[in-house]
Amino acid sequence: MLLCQPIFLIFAFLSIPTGVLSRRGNGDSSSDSGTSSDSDDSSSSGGTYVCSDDHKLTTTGLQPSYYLNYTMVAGDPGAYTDWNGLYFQGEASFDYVIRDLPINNTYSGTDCPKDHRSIRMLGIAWVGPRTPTPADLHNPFTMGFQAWQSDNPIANITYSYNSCDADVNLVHLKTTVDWREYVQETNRDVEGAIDAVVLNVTQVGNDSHEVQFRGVYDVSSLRSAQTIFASDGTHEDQIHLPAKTCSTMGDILIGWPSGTMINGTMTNNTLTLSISGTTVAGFGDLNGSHNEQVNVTFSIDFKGTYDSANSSQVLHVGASDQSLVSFEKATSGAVAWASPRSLLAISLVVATGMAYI
Ligand SMILES: *[C@@H]1O[C@H](CO)[C@@H](O)[C@H](O)[C@H]1NC(C)=O
Ligand SMILES: *[C@@H]1O[C@H](CO)[C@@H](O)[C@H](O)[C@H]1NC(C)=O
Ligand SMILES: *[C@@H]1O[C@H](CO)[C@@H](O)[C@H](O)[C@H]1NC(C)=O
Ligand SMILES: *[C@@H]1O[C@H](CO)[C@@H](O)[C@H](O)[C@H]1NC(C)=O
Ligand SMILES: *[C@@H]1O[C@H](CO)[C@@H](O)[C@H](O)[C@H]1NC(C)=O
Ligand SMILES: *[C@@H]1O[C@H](CO)[C@@H](O)[C@H](O)[C@H]1NC(C)=O
Ligand SMILES: *[C@@H]1O[C@H](CO)[C@@H](O)[C@H](O)[C@H]1NC(C)=O
Ligand SMILES: *[C@@H]1O[C@H](CO)[C@@H](O)[C@H](O)[C@H]1NC(C)=O
Ligand SMILES: *[C@@H]1O[C@H](CO)[C@@H](O)[C@H](O)[C@H]1NC(C)=O
Ligand SMILES: CC(=O)N[C@H]1CO[C@H](CO)[C@@H](O)[C@@H]1O
Repeated sequence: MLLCQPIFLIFAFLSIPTGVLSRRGNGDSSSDSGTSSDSDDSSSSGGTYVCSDDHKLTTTGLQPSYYLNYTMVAGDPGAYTDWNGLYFQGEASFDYVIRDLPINNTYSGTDCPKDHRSIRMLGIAWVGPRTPTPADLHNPFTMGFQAWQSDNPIANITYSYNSCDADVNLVHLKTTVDWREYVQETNRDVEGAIDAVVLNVTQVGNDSHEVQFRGVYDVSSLRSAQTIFASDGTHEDQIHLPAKTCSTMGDILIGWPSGTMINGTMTNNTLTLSISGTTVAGFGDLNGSHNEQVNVTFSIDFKGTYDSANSSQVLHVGASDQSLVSFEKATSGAVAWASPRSLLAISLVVATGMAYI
């Protein structure tokens, strides 16, 4: 179809935030929650590189990288396409309970809270229509979600994001993920995508303007040689708890355990999302991983509202045609994205495309 640009998967890896150069940033730029000093996270090399936090909210990691085949208009990254999707922003909470395992609870250093804890976060979700390729996917839409610890009001969501901390997202979900496998015989990478969560999307009761979705995260069908790659170039999509949770132990790496429940509801104006599960998690930090493991039961809840300022599409829920969810170009708000220059680029691309027909 139109605007099918050659893919540049590599672009995904070029969007590495400056902060990745110093993985944990430097102390004072850490979270806005004020209470954490993160002093044990500063670069151990004593190097002089200082990341300056520009508070720019990076959302490129919300989409599988093959979306670039459809959303990148050559020469004009801001141009409107039918696959741009839309954003929801709002508050989220990360509730968890950490339990020692029956064995392995005697290693020195595990000093984790034993009671129920909750982290307040801000988050942003992206929802976009399924692209024509890859053709073997089930979900009618793709959803991406990221949330980070913050005490800021939602109005300050952009400012609240620490662009220097490559681990800033405690939760990073894509319902469809890219995979890549290096094939020795042909000396090439083979690439594809799978629904990490196969979503069952149904109408809510008799309200035709709300849908619910539900699924279980499971990428176990991927062979071990196939690696899910992160489209934000910094780290794999994952859930983790901050390094300060258990003193000196580093991040608690929850990852994406198979069996994690994902469900929620969606209207043209609101998105609710719940992610819950339990797993045996390890620790990881700059010094590598530790032997200790803990049992973590977690529940993440997000409630977002349509972000018209940054969305070039609107969602139609319960549209008259067969599909429960459809996407249309927004008639207000982020239409400003399509500057006259963009419109010119679109018409050039369309014209070029037509020349090939
Ligand atoms: C993206 O485009 C490239 C080049 O046209 C193609 O080789 C690749 O299969 C496409 N990938 C997807 C997922 O559509
Ligand atoms: C947003 O954050 C900045 C820096 O912390 C602060 O100066 C400003 O007052 C905040 N705005 C709101 C609406 O809280
Ligand atoms: C999908 O969800 C509906 C409503 O909750 C339920 O009745 C149906 O059994 C589900 N289908 C599958 C395949 O899970
Ligand atoms: C949905 O059905 C219930 C009873 O089954 C009714 O009370 C309610 O008014 C209906 N809502 C709509 C939007 O039709
Ligand atoms: C997800 O499912 C759980 C259990 O059925 C329910 O309590 C929760 O409200 C659902 N969350 C959303 C956002 O629909
Ligand atoms: C959502 O749909 C309602 C009608 O059902 C409409 O009034 C409202 O403007 C729509 N909101 C957005 C953000 O499109
Ligand atoms: C990493 O190792 C260094 C040197 O052994 C130590 O000083 C530092 O506290 C360790 N950092 C963490 C997070 O364990
Ligand atoms: C306990 O730790 C050892 C050493 O890392 C590991 O081999 C073993 O699987 C762990 N046991 C449990 C129950 O996690
Ligand atoms: C982890 O904790 C949950 C809830 O307390 C429990 O049901 C589960 O059996 C525990 N798993 C392990 C491996 O200890
Ligand atoms: C993620 C993103 O693009 N956020 C932008 C949303 O719109 C506001 C207002 O134009 C910008 O300041 C944000 O950077």
